[in-house]
Amino acid sequence: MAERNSFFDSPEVQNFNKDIQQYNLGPLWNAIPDLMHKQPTPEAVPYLWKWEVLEKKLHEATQIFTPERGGERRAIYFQNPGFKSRQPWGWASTTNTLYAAVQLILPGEAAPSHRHTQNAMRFITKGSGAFSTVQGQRIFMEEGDYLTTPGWLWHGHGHEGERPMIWMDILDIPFVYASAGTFFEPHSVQLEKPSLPDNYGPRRYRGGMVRPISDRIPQIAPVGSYKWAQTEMALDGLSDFEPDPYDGFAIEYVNPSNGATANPTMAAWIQKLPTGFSSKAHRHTNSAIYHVFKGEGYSVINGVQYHWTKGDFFVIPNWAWHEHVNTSNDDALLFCANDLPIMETFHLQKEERYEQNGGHQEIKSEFIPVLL
Ligand code: 1HN
Repeated sequence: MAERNSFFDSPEVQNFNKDIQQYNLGPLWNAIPDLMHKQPTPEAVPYLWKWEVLEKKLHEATQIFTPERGGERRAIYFQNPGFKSRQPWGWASTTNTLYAAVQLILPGEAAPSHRHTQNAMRFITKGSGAFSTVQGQRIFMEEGDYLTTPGWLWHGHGHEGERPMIWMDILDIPFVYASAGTFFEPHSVQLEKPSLPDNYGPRRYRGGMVRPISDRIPQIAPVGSYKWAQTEMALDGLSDFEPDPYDGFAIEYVNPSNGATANPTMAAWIQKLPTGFSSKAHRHTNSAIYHVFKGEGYSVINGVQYHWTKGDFFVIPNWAWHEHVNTSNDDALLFCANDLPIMETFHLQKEERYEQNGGHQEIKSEFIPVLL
């Protein structure tokens, strides 16, 4: 693009720009540098939230918010500080397209059934005994399970266990908001009654990448929940080979009926970083939200070091250089939720590898998280 010259600041141009405003018209010659940058400039910034803060705030929230008082869900979301104006754009955005939160349900509680056009994914971080009733199927949740609730399926939650249960929610709320595709409907009963056997999907798909022959025509979310034991087995199988230099040993959750991501807009996977693993740096168009399921280490994002330990959450915005290091004496396990399917569908996905300095960024500073 040609350099802008002082002509654009001349009274003649400025007066014209102002004049057409009254007709709700806009001058492209003025707007084009902001509309067409050379590369992505997401509002979302890299950020990290510590588990101890989240856990304390979720427990405080149990004293204040109960399902009887309304509010649908006891969830606290990751508000990316990069969105300067929160309302309406950027409100509840963790990245430009994704919302993420932690949700807590107490034994005996019920979070009412509803449906919406936004797609949802869950990763279970703590506890057992709670279930999500998705389209008449109670899916019981345990640590490490990954659940998918594609848009417009009825879903509500209950808890038959003994202790508080916590999970991570990821929804494409900012994307659907920007597309003005939001529909929401409460269910006619508080918590939808089961109409299928418990854990129907995960039981029928216990073998992993095999499907019951009655499911040859791909269905929406045939599996519903991907059990941790199976994910762990898949990671173990992969560990006999070389890790991916950027993401370690990584496996993606897919719909076994068609091999596509379990949701149309979002992908999710688990990355195992063995002891001492230090990935190379790269950047890509898609954004990503990480949860540290196990282990200790750090990530370098755009030259800033983000230390993480079990339970933490962090964001890698679009086109940010990043690399991961496991500093502990055991495997580190990272859950990654991202908007790769959006970028791929619209031919926006690009990746660039960091070639300088042996593939590693220079660490310029350290991120200081907000603590209690
Ligand atoms: C929702 O339905 C859940 O089902 C969680 O647990 C978070 C955020 C906005 C709108 C709907 C859930 C949500 C949500």
